[in-house]
Amino acid sequence: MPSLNDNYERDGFLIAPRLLTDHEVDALLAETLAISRGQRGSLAGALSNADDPGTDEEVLGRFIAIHFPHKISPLMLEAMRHPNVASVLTELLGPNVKAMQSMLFVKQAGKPGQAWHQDEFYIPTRDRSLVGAWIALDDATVENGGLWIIPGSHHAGVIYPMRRHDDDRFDGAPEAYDFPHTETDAIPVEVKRGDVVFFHGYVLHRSLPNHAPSGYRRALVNHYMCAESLLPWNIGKPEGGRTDYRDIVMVAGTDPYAYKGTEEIVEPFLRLDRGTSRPGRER
Ligand SMILES: O=C(O)CCC(=O)C(=O)O
Repeated sequence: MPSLNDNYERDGFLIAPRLLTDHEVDALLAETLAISRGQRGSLAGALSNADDPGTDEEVLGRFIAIHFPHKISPLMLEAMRHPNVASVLTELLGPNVKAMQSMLFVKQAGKPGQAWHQDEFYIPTRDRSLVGAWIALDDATVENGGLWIIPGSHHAGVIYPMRRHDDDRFDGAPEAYDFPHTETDAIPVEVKRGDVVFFHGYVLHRSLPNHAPSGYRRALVNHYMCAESLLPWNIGKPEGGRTDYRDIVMVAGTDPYAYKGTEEIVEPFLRLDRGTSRPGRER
């Protein structure tokens, strides 16, 4: 029988069903609203630190994602360390795993998707070990803007060029181009809430707009890598020069660089339909 690892190696992604219970997903959805209202602390780009007085729909419709929610929400931090997620990660990456990023996508009906990209373009691990764990908080379908992946596109080990686009199906983040695959190679990844899609940092993926008549397509995406690798990540700032990003969370095993300590580098911020609320902190 093929192991998790075999499928992940072959396709560049795998779907792990029901890793979170309904109760856990409900708690994360309630927390999403609380964070969005400013009830967990300051959120760059939000109305203010005070409780946002809008309706739930108005508040959740003001943005398409919250970056780094784990920095202000103990529940989001707990989700980043979820034991079921950590157990798949240790099968894929080995015993020592660290996380460096969380993104909470809140796609209200009508919101745009994200154009083709590879996450390693943004988060450069030295050992190509980046994994995204995309936790579905709603059933994700083709209609409501679920993920599309080009299976096997990670094999070349190449980072494709990126450019700006004016395709209004997608938000303002750039698109990958010049890759040796066509749209027909892509497959939709339809999952149920509580399922987790694990995808390789080099795999090409995108999402399309939420075309459902109403409702949301929400997902919490956490990014992980082998703790043995340094992380020269400057969060979108080319002049950064950082050799090892230490605003990390250990999720399994031990940290070989624990002697360096950790740092508080990022603060949470909102991603708007056509840009971020923090220029220069694109991802
Ligand atoms: O959930 C989405 O719409 C996009 C997610 C994505 O592209 C990512 O996590 O890299």
